[in-house]
Amino acid sequence: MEIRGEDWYAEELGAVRHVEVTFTDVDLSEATTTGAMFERCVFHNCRFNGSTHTDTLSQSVSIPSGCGATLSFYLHIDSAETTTATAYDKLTVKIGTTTLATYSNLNKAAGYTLRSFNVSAFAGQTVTIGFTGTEDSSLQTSFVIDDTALNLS
Ligand SMILES: [Ca+2]
Repeated sequence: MEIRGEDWYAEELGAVRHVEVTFTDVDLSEATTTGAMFERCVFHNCRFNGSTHTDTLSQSVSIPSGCGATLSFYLHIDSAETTTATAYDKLTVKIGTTTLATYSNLNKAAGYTLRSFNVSAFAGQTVTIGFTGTEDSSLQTSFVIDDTALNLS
């Protein structure tokens, strides 16, 4: 199933379960995703986040033991923040309880950057990969995530 080009701005998604859905060009900013579940979903060029709240997207994955595993995604950050000193808006990437990376308005840049992480240490486990965006009340920052993949070797 594919959801393409929709604007879910400020929608209350509720406890909806999305399984194997490809989201393309969907604006999820300001959407309330508490209770919503996304299983084996793919996000292409979607927008998360808005003002003064937290968005989390997460997915549980099982990494077979003995495998090497790499989590990768493309990230674009644009921001109306002008500070070069203070991280007002943040995106945290976690696997299980381990924080892999934190990005903020200070990382804003043109275009997409490939980010990848060796998560082989989690082989043999079922863990949740999560993206959490938090934003303060003024000046938006968009964290745009594309082509998220977990590759085993
Ligand atoms: Ca802000």
